[in-house]
Amino acid sequence: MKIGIIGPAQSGKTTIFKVLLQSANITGDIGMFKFMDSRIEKLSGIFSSKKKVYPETAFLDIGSSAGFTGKEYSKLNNIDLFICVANAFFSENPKKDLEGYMMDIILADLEAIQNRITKIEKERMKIKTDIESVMRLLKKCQNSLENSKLLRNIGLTKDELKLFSGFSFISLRPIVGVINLEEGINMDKISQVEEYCSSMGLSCIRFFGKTELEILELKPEERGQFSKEMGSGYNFRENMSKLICKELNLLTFFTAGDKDTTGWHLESGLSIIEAAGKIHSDIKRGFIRAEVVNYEDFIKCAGNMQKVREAGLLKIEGKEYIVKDGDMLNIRFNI
Ligand SMILES: Nc1nc2c(ncn2[C@@H]2O[C@H](COP(=O)(O)OP(=O)(O)O)[C@@H](O)[C@H]2O)c(=O)[nH]1
Ligand SMILES: [Mg+2]
Repeated sequence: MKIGIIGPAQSGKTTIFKVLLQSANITGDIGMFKFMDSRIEKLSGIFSSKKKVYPETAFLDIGSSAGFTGKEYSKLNNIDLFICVANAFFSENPKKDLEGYMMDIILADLEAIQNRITKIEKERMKIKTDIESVMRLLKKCQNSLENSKLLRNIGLTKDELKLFSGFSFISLRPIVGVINLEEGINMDKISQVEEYCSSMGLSCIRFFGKTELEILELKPEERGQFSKEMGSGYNFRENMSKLICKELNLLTFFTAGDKDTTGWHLESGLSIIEAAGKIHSDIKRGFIRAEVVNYEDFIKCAGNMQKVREAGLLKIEGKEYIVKDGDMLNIRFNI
């Protein structure tokens, strides 16, 4: 999985990159982002785990030079989710900036669709697949883009998306808006960006770029006070982690013990056998059954497994069990 940061020049892309990767002097434009999840802290405390392991994903700081034409467009093929930054600390009209940027994306997708239509029309005789359905779908998407709609939000069905496998339009993938701001700026600017994002069906989140970067340069023990100033509930890395999971339809399950507490990502709706496979192919192969308790229930029982058992909250599950967010798994296997 890959996440790419995009947005106009000087909007704060590299700042976000540094903050998410927790490195003020990072060089290069690719790194691993650890998804923050306070549940991992909590569990590792209860289990006295020697190690905490967070789910990770690759992050790319895609420079503002990234245009959306030709080669540049196809370079973005392997990005699963885009984070698009709007600069509200310096720009007079961040909403207009973001709108312009989204328009570039829409035009790029429109061009890709038009090229595809032209190609199909030219090679009509050679193509054996269900060409009429593909063509109808391309025209529908073309029409939506012409009405400034992102392809992700036009309600394409699973079957339609299947017809599109092999194509990779930018606006078919999730885009998360980030408003880069600082204390004292005009709140109207922020609400305008938020309203625009909502009208486009985009999630968006606030980011105190300058302050975050200053905090990053402090020693960990000096950071607490500053964090408070950005308001309660503001925790950029954790909020971003949650938002990415929501957009990519991922849940987090846990394995916890004295050696380590580990958070794992899994696509929602999958069975425990797939979760087992994430941990190790041997565990998947030799799966017998699993003991499952959800994090919420575990905490309600004060993190005491005996109490969890007595309350009947420790479930024994087989291969078909569908994993839920927060499930703590103890898998029995035999190889
Ligand atoms: N005042 C202020 N400056 C910021 C903020 N975020 C980023 N900057 C500065 O703006 C400049 C551009 O930021 P950068 O992250 O490099 O933007 P990029 O071009 O999108 O990668 C840098 O000098 C940052 O230090 C902010 O919230 N407030
Ligand atoms: Mg940059």
